[in-house]
Amino acid sequence: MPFDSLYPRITKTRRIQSLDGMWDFMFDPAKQGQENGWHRVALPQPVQMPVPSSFADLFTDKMSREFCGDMWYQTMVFVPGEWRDGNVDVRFDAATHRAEVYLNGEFLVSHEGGFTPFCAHLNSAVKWNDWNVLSVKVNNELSMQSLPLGITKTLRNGTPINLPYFDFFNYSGLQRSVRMLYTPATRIEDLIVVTKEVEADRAVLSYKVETNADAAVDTCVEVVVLDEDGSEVARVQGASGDIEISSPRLWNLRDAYLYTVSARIVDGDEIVDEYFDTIGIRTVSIEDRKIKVNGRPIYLKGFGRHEDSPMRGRGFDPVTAKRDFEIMKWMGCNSFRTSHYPYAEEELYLADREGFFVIDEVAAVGMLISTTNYEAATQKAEKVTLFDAPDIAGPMLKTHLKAIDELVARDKNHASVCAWSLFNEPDFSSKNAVPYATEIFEHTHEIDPQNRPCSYSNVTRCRAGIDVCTHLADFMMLNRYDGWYVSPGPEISDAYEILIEELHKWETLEPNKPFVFTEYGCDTVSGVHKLPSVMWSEDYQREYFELQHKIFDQFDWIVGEQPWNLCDFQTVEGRGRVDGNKKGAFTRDRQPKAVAYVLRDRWLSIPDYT
Ligand code: GCB
Repeated sequence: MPFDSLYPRITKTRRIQSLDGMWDFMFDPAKQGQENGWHRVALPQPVQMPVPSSFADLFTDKMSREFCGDMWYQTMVFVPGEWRDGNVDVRFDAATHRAEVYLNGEFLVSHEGGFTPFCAHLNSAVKWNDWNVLSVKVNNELSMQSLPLGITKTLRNGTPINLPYFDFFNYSGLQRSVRMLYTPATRIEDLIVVTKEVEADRAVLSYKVETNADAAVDTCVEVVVLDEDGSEVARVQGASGDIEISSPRLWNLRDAYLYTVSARIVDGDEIVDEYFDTIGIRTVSIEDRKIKVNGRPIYLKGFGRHEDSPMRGRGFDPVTAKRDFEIMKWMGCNSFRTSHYPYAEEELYLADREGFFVIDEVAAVGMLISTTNYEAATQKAEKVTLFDAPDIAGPMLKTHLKAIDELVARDKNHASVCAWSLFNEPDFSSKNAVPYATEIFEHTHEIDPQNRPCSYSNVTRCRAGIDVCTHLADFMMLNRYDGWYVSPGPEISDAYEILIEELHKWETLEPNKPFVFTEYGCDTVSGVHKLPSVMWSEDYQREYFELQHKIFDQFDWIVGEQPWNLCDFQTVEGRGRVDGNKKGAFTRDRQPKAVAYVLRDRWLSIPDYT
């Protein structure tokens, strides 16, 4: 498991062969693929499917787009004979939501959770220096034990469909890269680096290198730190310990500096294995009702985002990722939340490089009983929540803890990852949520080597005084739609008062915590103008945002604003959604609506450090 979470690297001892490209693909609605031997022989009637991509938006018929169940991906893999002396793994950066992997008919591994990586170890089943059949059965059904949550429904004609408990399309498949990795027999399995102390002229990092060798290897591990010019700034021996860096350059918001930490297992002059990662020297803390980076209070400006783009769906696309960073920088952003699931690792490496503060979210979305989540979010709290049903909450907790383990294992070293979001909009109105949430918070603090601040986004239906778990959050994140779902249109002056009143309550309920607005916004169809404004027009979106900001500016313990959403994105069909969610400041093809200029003007005038 630790090895699975290491981002693949080519080094002096490691090799990577990309398996991205066209794979054979078939839906398996009857779930008979296995019986028919699809795990060992060629699929009978395959179509071509690009990897990485979601499958949904590539087809022209509705039932393929909506497909719910098992599907098979297959490709032929040539495994070089010269790799025989080491480990050969296939790494799936993500398979949504679960997968079983077979090589030449032999079962290798299964994985639950659609947004974190896992490896299939090939050695036991491989034909060396030959072609091998790699088959992957992916399943995309939602349930009360999947993260994110949902249910399935069977239509009268027997076809199952997914009903998400969340407001984004249930894109699935092999949505991120697949790579074959060669690593030596004795290898590094994990590298952990933490900023321990920072003083004016020195920093101390603590590090740990995990290997698959026995303890004796400890003496043979060395760690070298390089600056951005590639010059060596420190070198230490041993599998764990401290590294001192003199005159360190710190990683700061929008002013990133990255060191490369290279770990090696050596045997005399021979390098047995080498792995490296990039890290930033920085601290994150919560003090005096502020969030601080390197001891200095910050103001977060940015968005809740989605990995979502035309045709690819949630398939990782470096072009879209790059454009998203460019438009965020143009607007003066310094942060984002990975709503509502862990994003591709490449996104985090970009964020490290650009100096973005990332609130890294686990896919715990939908813990509020409803298939029209966005509407239900603002209604009165239910009498019975998911946390009141032990038969649901028990298994859900296990899935949730494992998803956090994998998230922290994968993202622990990223300088940009400054906080964890452990739930999006859970229904925390019942006291039965407290033991569940306590376990989630305590576990995350315990396993995160950097012990980052933890929070969750609070939903409107659990406004101040109703939510029973706020004591667990290190800072509060609020998702509010007053002026859209609550008191919209001509009632917007009420929305203003409702939100102000609520904030005054929070002021006394949580007097020591900083607050960040992690969602606020209104659906807006690009190009619709109306004077005076009406809902859905660009004019209304501008007025709504101006009003929100007037509210935020009255409270100095509001330390950040992340509107919903950077861009329009795809959702399930429904009465309240016009070809998806239209709350973007940008359209789905990443062009600005009028509000983008409002945000840009505001954010360019607010400094990153206050
Ligand atoms: C929310 C959810 C988000 C939705 C948004 C909306 O509260 O967290 O997933 O997309 O509202 O637009 O309704």
